[in-house]
Amino acid sequence: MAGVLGLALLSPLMASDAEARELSVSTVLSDAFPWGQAAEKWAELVEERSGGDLTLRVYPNAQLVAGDQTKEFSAMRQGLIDLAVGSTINWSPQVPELNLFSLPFLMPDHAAIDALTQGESGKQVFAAIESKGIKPLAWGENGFREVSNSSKSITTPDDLKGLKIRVVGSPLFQDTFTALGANPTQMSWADAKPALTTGAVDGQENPLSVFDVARIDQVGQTHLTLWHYMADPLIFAANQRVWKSLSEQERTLLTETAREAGAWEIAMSREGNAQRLADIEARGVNVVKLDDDAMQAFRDATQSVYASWTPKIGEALVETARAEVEAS
Ligand code: X2X
Repeated sequence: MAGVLGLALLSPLMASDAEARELSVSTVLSDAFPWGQAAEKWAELVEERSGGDLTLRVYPNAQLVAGDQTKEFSAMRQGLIDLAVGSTINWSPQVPELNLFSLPFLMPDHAAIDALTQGESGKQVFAAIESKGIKPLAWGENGFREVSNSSKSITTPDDLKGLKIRVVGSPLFQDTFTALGANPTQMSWADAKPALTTGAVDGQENPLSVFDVARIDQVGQTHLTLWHYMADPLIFAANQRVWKSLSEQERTLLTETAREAGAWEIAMSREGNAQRLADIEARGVNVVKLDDDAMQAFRDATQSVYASWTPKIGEALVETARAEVEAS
């Protein structure tokens, strides 16, 4: 007991020393996925360049929030998590501006995603995160989210009617899938695969990398529609108190390595998509690619999401983003 107390009293001193220090990094997906690999790459670069003085320890599967991924941002703000590589979707309940990336069919391609994250929209989104007591450092990418289900080819909004679709615990997704006539059910990633396995839900939406690595085809998801309806960027970020406790040199190191790890992961994840799609098709999944006309029906059907969410995200930010996509 005395020993434990002694350590607790000593630790604030150690933090300001040049002593070795370990920081926790939360992620939802493990290093079997590009997302977890982004965090591991960050840890590797930090370890290398700090000569071991600073260590990042990655905790995947949202384990620091008992699997409840929509609590990750709050837990980081409270100091239960030091650092995170998190999805814009999972942090959007606490930072409304992050819903920007979830607006259906806002970003048609990778150039559009980059135009937002690297442009004025990205700056405004980072400012919003910072105003909530979290220091954002760099961007990564989960990817364009494609919809799958166990019963039929989805080629028109009508095909979604009545389908029970697992969505992430973010209210905008509820609205998008309701607008499309589907029956959305919010649940964590931890609960998603069991729900697909038992048939409690008919479908889900996730990037190709997640569909591929998690072997979603093995839980009866035999129909996959490529509709690129939205993509979730990842954000590397730090708790403000932890951030302020670091030396200038450590902050530079963390920022530079986060940027490098993010750029590396974005490129790697995009490059891998063609092979992933080939593998998914080879496993017998029926893949539907929508052409522009077919996509227009989905765009039209989801206009109500813009009407209800633009005021929450901010009119100016949505306008800025539209202009940046247009110019991309
Ligand atoms: O829960 C999901 O679908 C996942 C893994 O993609 C996210 O955390 C947003």
